[in-house]
Amino acid sequence: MEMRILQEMDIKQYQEQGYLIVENLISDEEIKQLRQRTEDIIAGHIPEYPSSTIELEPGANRIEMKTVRKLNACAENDAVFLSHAKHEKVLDIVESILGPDIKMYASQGFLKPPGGVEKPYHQDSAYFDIEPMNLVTCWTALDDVTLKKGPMWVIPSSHQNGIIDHSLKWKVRDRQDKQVPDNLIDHANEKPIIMPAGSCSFHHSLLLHRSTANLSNQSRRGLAIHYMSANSRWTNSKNPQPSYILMRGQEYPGCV
Ligand SMILES: O=C(O)CCC(=O)C(=O)O
Repeated sequence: MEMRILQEMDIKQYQEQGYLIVENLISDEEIKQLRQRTEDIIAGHIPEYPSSTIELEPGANRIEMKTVRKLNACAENDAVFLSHAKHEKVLDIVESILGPDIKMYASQGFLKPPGGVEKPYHQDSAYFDIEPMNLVTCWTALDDVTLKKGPMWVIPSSHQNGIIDHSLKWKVRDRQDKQVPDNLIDHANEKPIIMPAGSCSFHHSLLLHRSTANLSNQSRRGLAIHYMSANSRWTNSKNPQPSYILMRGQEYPGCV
């Protein structure tokens, strides 16, 4: 099997900038299968897939390709997405960043249909009950990502400043969410992540990022898998620690 390990230069770029784009990492065949699975789930052809984890765009009330905003915990709930999360090429890159002992913290399908709403600036670690705050997300493009389709935008190197204020409220449907106040965002330096289907972007959980609204008439589907070192700690004393899936390497007693 072809192994793809990050070059030293790529690792340096990830460490300095907090993100990295690897074009055409996933084969056309695999992307086709992931798209088909997304469509089958939304069409209700996979009855065991829990519909409670499907989140709709504001104003929508039926599960359709043109209304679904997110598939929450998609890899935890589906073997096809889980197999993508265990993709050897993806794990090789994650290993170059996190080391050999890797667990999956969470997974999300961001389906952003035509007209799909923005997700404002945030750091993933503001949502993750894990320390140290150095998880890495692999975001795989299931469709070509263009400027018009509402790509992710990042503030390079912002992961170096630690966790920042998320006190600004943001509401999506009836869910109260949060975002970073605009005066803390260095808009002059933001960069869009534009890449063809089958490419992956990797980002640090402290990197400031957002995605804009989809102004095109095509979907912009992305599959995000959040990975952490198996040596991480659970930080939420109010809720019991979930059991996380080991993707590679070994478990550590007392850790996640
Ligand atoms: O794909 C999107 O629209 C948002 C992605 C994102 O915020 C993330 O992967 O954390």
